[in-house]
Amino acid sequence: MRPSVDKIHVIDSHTAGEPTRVVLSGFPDLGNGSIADRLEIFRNDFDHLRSAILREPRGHDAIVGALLCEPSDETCIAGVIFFNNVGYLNMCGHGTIGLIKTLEHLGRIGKGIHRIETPVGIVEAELDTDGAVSIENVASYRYRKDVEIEIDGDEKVKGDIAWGGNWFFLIEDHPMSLEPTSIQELTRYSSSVRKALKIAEITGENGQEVDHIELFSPAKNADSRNFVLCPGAEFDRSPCGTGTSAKLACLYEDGKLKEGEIWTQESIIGSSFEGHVKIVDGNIIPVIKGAAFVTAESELILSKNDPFRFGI
Ligand code: PYC
Repeated sequence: MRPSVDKIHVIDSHTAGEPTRVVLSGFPDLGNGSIADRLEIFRNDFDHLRSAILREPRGHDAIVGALLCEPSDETCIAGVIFFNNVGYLNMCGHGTIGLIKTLEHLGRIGKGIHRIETPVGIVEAELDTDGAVSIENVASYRYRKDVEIEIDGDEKVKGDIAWGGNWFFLIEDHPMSLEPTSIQELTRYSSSVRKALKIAEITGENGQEVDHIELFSPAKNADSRNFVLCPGAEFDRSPCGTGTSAKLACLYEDGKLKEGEIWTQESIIGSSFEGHVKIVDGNIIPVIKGAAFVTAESELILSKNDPFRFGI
């Protein structure tokens, strides 16, 4: 029988404008397996709580959830499962920065380096003395370069498929204007790109869906500006930690960025991350630095007679 859940304790934050809701307690026990195994139990048995925690009436579609778990690897201070309004994320850069600031807010960690276990591997996060957080992400790489697809009948567009902890289709050359006033058009365009990839059965390695679309343009105050469509129809308010990682991997592979050279990536709302790559055992390890702020601490109440107990 499903355990009944009445109250869930959460802390909200935003990283460069993108919200994270860390679940601290009140969630059913997912066992002691790896974080990847526990993600599958969450997906199969408790998906109704994903929407209860994030979606209306308690939240909204842009929030990314981060379920705090006991790590299975004892070198880590925590495990985390990231989820959103439509499903689950492998890794989440802005969410990891938000999680670190949340743990600091709770007095559970101080300045220094902390290891976090995610479904796709361990990431290291450094809480700096200036309050910012740098994350050393999972190894990132370009899988395919200059993939041409046809969108909406006759329009063609080329992009790279790259892994930064999630799968991205990165487009430099497109007809769109990356301005906040164009977010609806950018969402429509990026959704049609994602649909075209699906129809053409173009995937990441191992057949995984390319579920994030990333468009770029020049920026006034940064090396580049992006618009990132997340799975579903929400855009990332931040420059996207995993999306910036995918971008850094492509730049490095193209010889446009050297090891240690700083890249500033601006988001569609004008917030920014700073990044560079380290090469470790031949792997590209992106390091992404950003700032997050705690915005609320609350108890979500799931009343038994509430028709929208599990979200809308
Ligand atoms: O920062 O990696 C990220 C991310 C993925 C989806 C939303 N944010």
